[in-house]
Amino acid sequence: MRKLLCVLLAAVCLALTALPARASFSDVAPGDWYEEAVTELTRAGALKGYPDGTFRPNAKISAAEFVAVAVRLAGLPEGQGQAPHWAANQLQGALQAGWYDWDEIPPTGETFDAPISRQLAVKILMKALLPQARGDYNTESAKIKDFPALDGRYYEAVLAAYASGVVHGDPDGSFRPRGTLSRAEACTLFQNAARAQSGQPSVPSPEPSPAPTVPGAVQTRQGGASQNGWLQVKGTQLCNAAGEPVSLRGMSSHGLQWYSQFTSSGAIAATAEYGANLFRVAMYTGEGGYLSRPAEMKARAVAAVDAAIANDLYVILDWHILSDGSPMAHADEAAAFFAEMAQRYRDTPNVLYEICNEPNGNVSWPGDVKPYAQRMIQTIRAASPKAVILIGSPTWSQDIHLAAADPLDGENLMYTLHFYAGTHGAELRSRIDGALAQGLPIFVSEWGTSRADGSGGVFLEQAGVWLDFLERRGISWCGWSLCDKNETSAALRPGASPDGPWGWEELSESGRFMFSRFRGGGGQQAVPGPERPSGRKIFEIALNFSKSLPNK
Ligand code: DCB
Repeated sequence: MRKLLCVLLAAVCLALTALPARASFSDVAPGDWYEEAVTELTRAGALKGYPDGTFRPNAKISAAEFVAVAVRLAGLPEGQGQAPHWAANQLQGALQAGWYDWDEIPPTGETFDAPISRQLAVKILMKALLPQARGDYNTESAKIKDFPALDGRYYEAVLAAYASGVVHGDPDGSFRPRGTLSRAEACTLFQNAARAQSGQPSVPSPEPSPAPTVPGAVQTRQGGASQNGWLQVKGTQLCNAAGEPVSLRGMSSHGLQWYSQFTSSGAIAATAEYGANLFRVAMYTGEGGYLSRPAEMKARAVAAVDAAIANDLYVILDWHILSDGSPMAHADEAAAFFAEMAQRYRDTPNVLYEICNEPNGNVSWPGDVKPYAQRMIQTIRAASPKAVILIGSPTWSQDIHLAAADPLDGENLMYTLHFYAGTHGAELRSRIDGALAQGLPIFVSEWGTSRADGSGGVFLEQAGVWLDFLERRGISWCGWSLCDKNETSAALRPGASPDGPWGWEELSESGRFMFSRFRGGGGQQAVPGPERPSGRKIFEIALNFSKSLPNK
C-alpha cells in the first residue's frame, strides 16, 4: 500500500514537472516584465512564437496578428475574407462582428500587415472581450494626458479600457493613440482583459524596454521594384534608386528542367504574400538543363522572370552551372543567352543577372571565373548599363576571399556567397566580414537549412545564426528551394499545389523557417501555426490559467 502511494506520488510529481513552467523563448527571460503575459497567451495558444525559437516581444504587432488573437480568445466564428492572407477569415469575422469598421482595416488587405495603432487595438480588444464595459468621461479622460490626440470614434473604448484597468498608459500619463504596440504590450493588454473578465486586478505594464539594436546594424528597406526602382550598389551595400539600403529576401526555384511548375505566377504570388520581394530563376545548364534543351529552358526562364515582374518582385536570372564546374566550359552559350536577356529586360529594374551559380572542381579565380565575369559584364552592359550583376567564385561560391583580393572593375557588381546551415558555419561567416572589410559587396543568392547536398537536418538553429548575421550587415538572401521535392531543403511539402496559395501546413520545416524570415528577424508577421484549439476553448484555458496565477 505504502509502495503504491510512493509510485502514485512519483507519477504526480513527474506529471507536474513535465508541464512547461513557462514559455521557452530565447528572447523571453524570467523576470522580463512581459514574461508572464507572453507565457499565458502563448500557452493558451492565442499566439505563437517563431520557428527559430524567438517570440520577438519588441516587434510591432500587426493589425492581422492583433485581430487574430482577439478572434481566437473571443471564440468568434471566422468569416470568408477576400484577400489571400493567412488571417483574412479572422479579419472578416471581426469586421462582420462590428469590432472595427472597414476603413480602419480595409478588407482588400493592404494594411493587414502594417502595425496596428494603439487606439484601434484597444477598440477591438474591448469589443471582443469586454463589450459591456463603460468608463466615466470625466474620471477617465483626466487620466490621459494626451486625450485630445485621440480620435473621437475611440473615446468610448479607451475610456472603458482605463476604467476596467485594461490600459494604464505610459508612466508619463500619455496613451499615444496613434503609436504602435509591441507584441509584448499586446500580450499584457489581452492578459488584463482576461483578468477584468474574471474580476481580477490587472497588472500595470511598466515602460517597455526599447527594441535591442545591435551597434552598427544596417537598417534596410523592404518592398518590391515599384517602391525601390533601379537598384544600385553603394560601397558594399545594395541600395534602392533613392540610395537607401535595401534588403531583398525570397526564394530560389529548383532546376527549371524538373520543377518549373513552381515558378508559376500563382507560386510566386504566394511567396510574395508571405513577404518575399525576391525570386531566383535557377536555370541549370547541365543535368538536362539549358545546354540540352535551350529553347525550352529559355522559354521557361522567361516565363518565370515575367511572372516575378508581374508580381513586383526583384528577380535573379541564374545561369546555374553545377556539374559543368567551370563557367568557361560554356562561355559562348552564356554570352549569347545574357546578350538576349539583357536586351529583353533592358527597361525593367526588376532583373538581376547571376552569371555563374557555383564554379567548382578544377577552376581558378584569375584563370577562369574572373575572365568569364569580365566577358559577361561587358555583354550585359552593352544592353543594360546599370542592372546589378552577381558573380560567383570557386568552391561552390564560397571563395569570396579570392574575389576580394582581386575584384572586377565596374559598377553595380556584387559577389555571391552560398551556404548550407548544416555544413557551413563561423568560418565562412568570418570570410564575409573579411571581404566586406576589403570593400567587396556580398549577396547570398542561395542558402539552405540543410546540408550542402540539399538534404539532412534541418539545421534551424544554425540557420538562425546565419540570418541574424546577414541581417545585421544588410545582406540580401535567397533560399533554396521553392519546390515539393522529397528533400529537406525543399520549402513545400510533397504534393503542394504549384499555383499556391499555401497554408502553413503545406510548407516544410525549412519553408516555414524561411518564409517567416522574409520580413526580417524583427518580423512584423507571426505566421500562425498548423493547428490550434478553437477560440472558445482557448479563452477557457487562458482564463483558467490566469485564475491560477497569484493576484498581484
Ligand atoms: C548547390 C547547388 C544546387 C544544389 C544545392 C544543394 O550545390 F547550387 O543546385 O541543389 O546547392 O546541394 C541540389 C538539389 C538536389 C539536386 C542537386 C543536383 O537540392 O535536389 O539533386 O542539386 O542537381 C552545392 C553547394 C555546396 C556544396 C556542394 C553542392 N558544397 N553540390 O559546399 O560542397 O554538390 O551540389
